[in-house]
Parts: sequence; C-alpha cells; structure tokens
Amino acid sequence: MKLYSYFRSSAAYRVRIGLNLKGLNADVLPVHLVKDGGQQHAPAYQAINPNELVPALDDDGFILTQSLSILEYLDEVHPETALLPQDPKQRALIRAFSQSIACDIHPINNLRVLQYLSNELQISDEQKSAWYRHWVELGLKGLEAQLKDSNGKFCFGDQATLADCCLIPQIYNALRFNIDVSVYPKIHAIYQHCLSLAPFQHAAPENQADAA
Ligand SMILES: N[C@@H](CCC(=O)N[C@@H](CS)C(=O)NCC(=O)O)C(=O)O
Repeated sequence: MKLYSYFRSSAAYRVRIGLNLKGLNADVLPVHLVKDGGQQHAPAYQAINPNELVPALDDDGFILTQSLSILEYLDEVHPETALLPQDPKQRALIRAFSQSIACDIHPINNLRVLQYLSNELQISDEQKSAWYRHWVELGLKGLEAQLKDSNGKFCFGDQATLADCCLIPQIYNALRFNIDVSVYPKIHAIYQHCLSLAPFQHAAPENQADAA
C-alpha cells in the first residue's frame, strides 16, 4: 500500500492514525503542498487525485481518495481493530461526529481557501486568522456538545474509532493557530490521552519523514 501524504495535512494525518491503529504498513509518499507552487497541482499527482488534494491511497493499483472513504475501506478490508462498532446507532453517531470535522469544519479552513482569501480577496493575515478562529471555535463548540454523553478515554468509549482519527488532527491544527482547546474539557482530555499512545504519536506531523 502507498499513501500520498503531507506531514501537516490533517486529512492525511487521519489516515495515518487509522493505519497505525490497525497495524497496517503503507509507504508514505510525500506531496509537498507548498513547494513548487504545490506538488498537488502537478500533472503526475492530478492523475492520482484529480481534486488536487491529499491524501490518496494506492492499494495495489486501486486508487482511493477522501480520507473518510479511505478509512472506511481499510476498516472493511482489514476489520481487525475496528474503527466503527457494530451497533448501528453508535456507528451513525461516530460518522456524524467525523463528518462534522471533515465536511463542516475542515473544508472552509483548508490551505486553498486560506490562500484564496489572502491572494485573491487580499485580506490581511489578521483577518485570515480571525476567519480560521471563528469557524474552528464554532465547530469545536459543536463537537464538545456531541460528546456530552461520552465518558470514555476516547470520543466514543474506551476504544479509538473513526471519530478519534478525525478529532486529533483537527485539534493539532487548532493549536497551531493558537486556539485555546482547554475550554472544551472533553475534547481536551481525549486529545491528551491520544497523544500518549504510539499509533497517534507515530502519525503526528513532526514524526513524518517529510516534516520540515
Ligand atoms: N475531503 C478531503 C479533504 C482533503 C484536503 O483538503 N486535503 C488538504 C490537506 S489537509 C489539501 O490537500 N490541501 C491542498 C490545497 O488546499 O491545495 C479528505 O478528507 O480527504
């Protein structure tokens, strides 16, 4: 298996966590999102992901994009250490939580959106930070509320799931933008716990070969 990744990409970070939780090995192929005008825009990479985004998984010639699809595919093909439980209601809640991050919070704060705000709309760095903080803080408030019945070590119980694969990279990103995550006590505790575990540590941006 090959994973097209960028060390700081939170979507690729989700997949790296999932692979590690399952004990699966993948060759990580770096796609630098800034260098050379963004290697995700190079024709060779466009042939892999026409959306010009990381991650992409190549499983023996089967190419798949979208981090949540990749994680669910891995979960179906390699069911050991399941990322989704059997119970339909729990599965649905975990998917809803994961999609709150991957569909609602992340896309409007993605690199190309922030670049458009700066380069095309010419907003200042201060305004750009205000944009990021506004949408992320609103999103985290909603996530904390979704965890109101959660009392385990992870988002949904005492086993890591798809939700944790999505939450940890989003919090890592929020901290890079100096957002105080301690005001979200459940999220904060889950983040601290996950950081102490090898599958999460090995997936962290600073531990990637392409980390600057
Ligand atoms: N919905 C996609 C999002 C992928 C995505 O936005 N990746 C970002 C990095 S986290 C990217 O490649 N950005 C490049 C750009 O904005 O040009 C997924 O979950 O895989």
